[in-house]
Amino acid sequence: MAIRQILEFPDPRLRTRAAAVDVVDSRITKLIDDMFETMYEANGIGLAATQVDVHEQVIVIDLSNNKENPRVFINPKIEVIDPELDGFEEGCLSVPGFNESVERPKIVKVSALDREGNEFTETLKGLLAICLQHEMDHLAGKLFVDYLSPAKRQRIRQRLEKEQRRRA
Ligand code: GNR
Ligand code: NI
Repeated sequence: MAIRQILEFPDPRLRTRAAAVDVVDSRITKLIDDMFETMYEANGIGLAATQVDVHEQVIVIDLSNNKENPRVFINPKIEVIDPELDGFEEGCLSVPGFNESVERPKIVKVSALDREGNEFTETLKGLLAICLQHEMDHLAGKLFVDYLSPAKRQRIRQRLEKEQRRRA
């Protein structure tokens, strides 16, 4: 297993659309293991492959406190079940240090492949529904800052670019 580097806004690679996985082979299970290790080390609750510069449709999520509920979604497709929007303060490992409210549908039904390559369908609500939608946005090249006003997004961009120059 290995910790992979997480791309940060405004890195243009975060705008790449991920391709569907065609076979869940050892290359994909290795990616999944690395994504969990990277997510846990960063204290995140979810991670999309896009964030580690792999442009394939793979998502990992664990909302538990003790790494006890790892979930994998490969090639996810969602259907909105309850279109009522709910606002939630979101954060993102690719936008470190910023939290802003984003409105999303409250209940979604997801169909995806698990880490064995088997298809499953599940109805999600609460934080799991929010997190899955946030991760699916990453696979489409979208970030939570895209829902904010241009002024807010620009302010976040400038602060992160300054921090990235400082580190370089
Ligand atoms: O760790 C994370 N927390 C979080 C909080 C509210 C809504 C979404 C998230 S996902 C985020 C990890 C991340 O950046 N995933 O892409
Ligand atoms: Ni994110």
